[in-house]
Amino acid sequence: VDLLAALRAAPGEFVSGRRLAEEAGLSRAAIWKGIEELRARGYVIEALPHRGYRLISAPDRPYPEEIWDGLTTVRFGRRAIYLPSVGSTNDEAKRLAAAGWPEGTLVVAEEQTAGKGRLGRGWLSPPGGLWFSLILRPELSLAELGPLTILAAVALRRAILAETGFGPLVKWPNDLVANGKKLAGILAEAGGELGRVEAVILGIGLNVNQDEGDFPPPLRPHATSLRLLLGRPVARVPLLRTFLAHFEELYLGEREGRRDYLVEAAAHSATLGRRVRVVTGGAAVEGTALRLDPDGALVLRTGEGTVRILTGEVEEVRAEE
Ligand code: BT5
Repeated sequence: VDLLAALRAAPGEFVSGRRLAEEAGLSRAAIWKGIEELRARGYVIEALPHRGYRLISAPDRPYPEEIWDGLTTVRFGRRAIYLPSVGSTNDEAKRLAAAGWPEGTLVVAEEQTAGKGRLGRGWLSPPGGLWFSLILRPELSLAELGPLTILAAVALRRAILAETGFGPLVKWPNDLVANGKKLAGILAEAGGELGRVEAVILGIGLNVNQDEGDFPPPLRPHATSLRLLLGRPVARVPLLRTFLAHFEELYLGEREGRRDYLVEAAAHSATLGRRVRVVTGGAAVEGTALRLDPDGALVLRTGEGTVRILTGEVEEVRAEE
């Protein structure tokens, strides 16, 4: 029985318990229990004798029912799982991918207890952020596929801009930053066995409503949230829904060879035009960031000519006095 859908179908109005019970073929007691369950999940529902139930408000939690309400995608987020707490949504999505869940499956958690960054680093994920993963089953080979983390960063930037009016910068190869601080991080991992890529797991962490105190002191100079940037809390559900729409558009466009998101990434880049040091595979290369190649590589001008770098850690180099 979709009690929530029945309440939503009558916005601002009371729906009688008798009608709900009849439509669902359930007892009045079962309806009452269902209402209590919805309340426990954060829905505010008014109950009046002789009149019934009225939905007052829905929680800003990325429950599937909330994401689906107004979702415009055909594939992404159409299968979705919400977990109050999980080690890592990427690991959970990997398990689901191995069990055959389709492309577009979304795993989202309120908090992660073992969130992962790249190269074995951690990702701090307290309640109030958006921590989620998508299962991708690309038709293209990994070599043909464009740079997924940049595609995702552009889709996320678009969603933030649409929902808040604020546009963060894209920091090559997998971050969104604002005021020089990290706002979001992206982690793409191959899922599948014995070297055969059956799925790509795309994990995204966006700091939304954390306060300064939610970041441990060593991270404070380097991390920020939308709330800290804008001085007000930001609703997470519309952000996630809008992200899914932009991501789907860019990802499906990729199959037709469209890579215009690279132009967008370059136009709003925190990296291009700057003098940077890139640490990649233990070696460091210093130079001026010139452009992004179609495969997502960063091109640097160094003392010895131009160098293409596929992935690494970028650090800005300040001009010497
Ligand atoms: C990343 O790694 O930026 C990728 C982060 C991906 C997180 C998502 S959340 C959903 C999904 N499930 C997962 O388990 N992971 C993905 P990297 O570039 O290696 O950056 C990691 C570094 O960022 C850490 O070493 C910290 O210095 C810093 N950091 C950790 N938590 C942060 C946070 N919440 N905000 C900003 N910086 C953070």
